[in-house]
Amino acid sequence: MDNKNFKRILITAALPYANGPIHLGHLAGAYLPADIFVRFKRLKGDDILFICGSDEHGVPITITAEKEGVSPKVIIDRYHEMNRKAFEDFGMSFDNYSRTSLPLHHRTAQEFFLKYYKNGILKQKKEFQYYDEKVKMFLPDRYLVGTCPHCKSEDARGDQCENCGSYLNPTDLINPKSKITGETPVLKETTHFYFPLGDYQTRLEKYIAEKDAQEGWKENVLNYCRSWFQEGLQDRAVTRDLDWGVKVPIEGFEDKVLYVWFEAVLGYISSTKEWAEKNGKPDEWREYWQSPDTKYIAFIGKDNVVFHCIVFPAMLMAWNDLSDEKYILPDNVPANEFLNYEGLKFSKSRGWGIDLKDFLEHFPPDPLRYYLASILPENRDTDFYWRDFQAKNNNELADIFGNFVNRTLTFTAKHFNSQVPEIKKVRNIDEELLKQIPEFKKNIEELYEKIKIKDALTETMNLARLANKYFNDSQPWKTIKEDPDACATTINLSLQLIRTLAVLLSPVIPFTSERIFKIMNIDNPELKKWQGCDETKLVAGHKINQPEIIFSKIDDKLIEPYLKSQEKNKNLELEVNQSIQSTIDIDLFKKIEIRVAKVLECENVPKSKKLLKLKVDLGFEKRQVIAGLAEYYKPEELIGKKVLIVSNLKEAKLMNEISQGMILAVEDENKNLKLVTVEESLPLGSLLR
Ligand code: B3M
Ligand code: ZN
Repeated sequence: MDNKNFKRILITAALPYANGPIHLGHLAGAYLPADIFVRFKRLKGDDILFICGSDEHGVPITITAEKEGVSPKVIIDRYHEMNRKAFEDFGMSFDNYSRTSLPLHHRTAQEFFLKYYKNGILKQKKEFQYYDEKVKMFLPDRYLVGTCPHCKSEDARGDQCENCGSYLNPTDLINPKSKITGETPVLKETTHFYFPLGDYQTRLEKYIAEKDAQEGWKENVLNYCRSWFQEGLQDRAVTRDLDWGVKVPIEGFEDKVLYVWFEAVLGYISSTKEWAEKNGKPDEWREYWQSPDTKYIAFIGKDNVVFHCIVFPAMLMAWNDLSDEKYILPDNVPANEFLNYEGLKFSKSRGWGIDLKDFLEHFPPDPLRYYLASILPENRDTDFYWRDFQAKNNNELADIFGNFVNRTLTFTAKHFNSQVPEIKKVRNIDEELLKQIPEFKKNIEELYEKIKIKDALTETMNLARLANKYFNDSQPWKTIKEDPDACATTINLSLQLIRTLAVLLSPVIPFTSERIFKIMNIDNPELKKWQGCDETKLVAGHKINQPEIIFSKIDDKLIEPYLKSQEKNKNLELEVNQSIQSTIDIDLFKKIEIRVAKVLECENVPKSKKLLKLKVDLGFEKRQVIAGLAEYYKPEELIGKKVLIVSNLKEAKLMNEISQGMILAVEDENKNLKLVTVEESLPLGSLLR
């Protein structure tokens, strides 16, 4: 991971759909890691351009518009502005936040399309698609509802049945209906353009292998790519019969638009063009996109991997084959997995999760940035828990870092007239500290360079812990009387360390770092840089401002309203879904491990009407299980019973309690749950066959 050959770095973060507010899951997936990395690189003095914007086309936008009975324009204007503002308040330091509805973007996308079209890259194919005669339009997959051929659920969409999870083609639906008018659609012939993705497979595989060798791609990203390659890349339709979007610039095709993914990825380029125009150097975008000494890193969430690692690079390769103005391809695509919310997927329709905008109305951005950075789903899905957020703020930001800053500053104000004292004496403890600081800085820097943000933050907090320990072990409150020179050194070095930590932490908590610089009376930009932040650059006599508490604790009262509303939602989750009747194959069934267990202990979960907490014995181990049985059984009725447990279920948290399995129960005719019990003679741990 050697950046020496690169003059500049282009960083993009996925363009969020302007059809809803940004939530915490989006932040942890792509935006926060991108911003932290960008801020780190800027501190190091690298030439960085950070590009984003709203994705304003596609069916997600038009469906939201129809639901509300307004035009797509109303929707994109609302959410573009809302998200732009929320990002800004969160400290996202984009150089440009554009929109794909801009004419500049439409021109850019059409230019790409025409280049392919004129050079015979695109294939035209005729096919039959559903058409709504009442509104005279072809219906994209998500505009069709009907009965699922697999599970018979009546509200399956043209692309997927959410009830049983099967992927569908529109023509698979039984009794399809138009979502717009409710009419039965007819099949009508239409022509679309296809991009021959398959033709690029060999080159794409080589490209990814090479970039991986240079940059070290993430294993999760490589795995997604491998599975696409294994299936074999297919031609992909790049046009749609819609009128919201970038028009197909060819005679006879004016009523079609470019497929949203085909043009959205080009939005990175048009956003860069807009940035260059705003700067009065309209050609400068080429420095970033068409210069081989620029490195390009694309931050995204895992659901966008195929478009950034396969579709977009193939599009750029196709362009480069035809033009002397050659684009660079992504050097790295560090996609994250998902962040869940209190144990479940974020879901707008079920009201599960919290929007960034709402969050920032109640809490400052830095504790959220800090907490999310500490749980980034870099390698696997992770969860946002309110209790965890509170604990990280109170026990780490406030008690470790905040406390160190506060005690050092108040001590300086009280005993050294708010000035950096002079070093006259250096003891072992001081020397040891001075040796360790550059080592920490070097480690942290290496981790950031590898985009291992979570680890970099852990290491930085370890330095804050060390700082606190140094202060404690040096006992300045004693030495102030017994050995004033030693005390002066302790305070000098502690003040130096505050500056070091303010710089090292500034990618993660930029607002707080800036506040610390103010309190420390540091405005020389040299002293806020990465370079030399491990050196003792504050001079003796430097005057410090009045100390302030930099992190306040988050009281239970502040988070309780969220925990309460979650409880309601979570109980809904527990309701049994009666309608799943799809068939599964024997292999899937064999994966489910059901075992005999005995209930050892049982009690109500505090504040929950539905949940019981059980301790069960599986013979080979004991486990805690949370079960939604409190309305049907008293705890004492269950103790001693032998039951069946799904024993290989992923561990889950319900109402802050770990649940390591599920108890089998059935619903009777009155919707009451009854335990499935087993014969007393069966040994614990026996497996259901
Ligand atoms: N708008 C999907 C999403 O918001 C899509 C990303 C486009 S990146 C060019 O997850
Ligand atoms: Zn289904």
